[in-house]
Amino acid sequence: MKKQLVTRYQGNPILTKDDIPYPVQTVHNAGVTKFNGRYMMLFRSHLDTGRSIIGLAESEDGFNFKARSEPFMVPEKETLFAEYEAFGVEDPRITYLEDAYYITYSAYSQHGVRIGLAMTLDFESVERVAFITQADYRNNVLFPEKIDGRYVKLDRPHSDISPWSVWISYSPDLRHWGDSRLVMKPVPYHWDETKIGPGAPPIRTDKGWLSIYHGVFPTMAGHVYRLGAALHKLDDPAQILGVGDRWILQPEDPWEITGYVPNVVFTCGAVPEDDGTLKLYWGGADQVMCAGTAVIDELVNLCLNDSRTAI
Ligand code: BMA
Repeated sequence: MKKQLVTRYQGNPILTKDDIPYPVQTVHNAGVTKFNGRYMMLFRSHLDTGRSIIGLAESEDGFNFKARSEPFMVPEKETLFAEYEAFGVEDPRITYLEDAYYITYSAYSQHGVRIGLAMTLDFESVERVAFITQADYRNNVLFPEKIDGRYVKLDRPHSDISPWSVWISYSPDLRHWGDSRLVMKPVPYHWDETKIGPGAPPIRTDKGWLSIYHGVFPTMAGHVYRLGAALHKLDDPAQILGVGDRWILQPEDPWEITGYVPNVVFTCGAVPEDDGTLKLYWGGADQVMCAGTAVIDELVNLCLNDSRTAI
């Protein structure tokens, strides 16, 4: 049997709606980062309107989280942002970049879904920066440093013609983005054949940027969401050095197989540790938050030694 690349935390699920001090229906698809030695988790929750908000939970060890008493981000009511967030804010990713924590999130409205960029210095207050895509885009991750003088992001536009794929774009100032190109596509009759999207913000390794993404496969009983790994070249992340041929995580635990949306593992965050491991966080069945660990080198080796085509 092949080695499991992600080891599930024994105490999963690590956060559920019962742990949240205000009424929510789900706790899932959370971005996670370290701030002053503590783990900060921004999680998505469905309300009983069917629309989503973002909450904050904190932890000393990365596994035992305590939620704050109030939500962290709810749709804007007044500013320019209000029109594009009216249907909810979803799936936050956090990138520590130049002494600030940047949050990319999906903003839903009658005009479609687009990516909002927000920023916090202290996880007390949060400031909207800009919308950094038009509709329809989701799954935006920022690289944690400038590359060749520019900021870099991956995201996933929607398309009727091509399967939904991962694109890269560049910016001089985090607000204006361009030089976009497609870097990775689903592969037919493969576990990620229907659509793919960036998951956790890329992690720097000696051999390249490690990107953990989700891939979707259609079955007679609905779609299955799994996680895989890809490696981007350090000084030119538009070049993919390898995409792991096999998934690294699939729905297996009862709370991943059954829930709000069955058969889903979906990540928005992973935290690299000094010992060469990472903590990976994923939503189970769009209902609860789960965690696990992986050895970074093993994920990198999967991308390099057991690779499928990128495009
Ligand atoms: C995607 C998004 C995610 C969700 C996933 C599985 O299209 O809506 O937020 O986790 O589907 O339902």
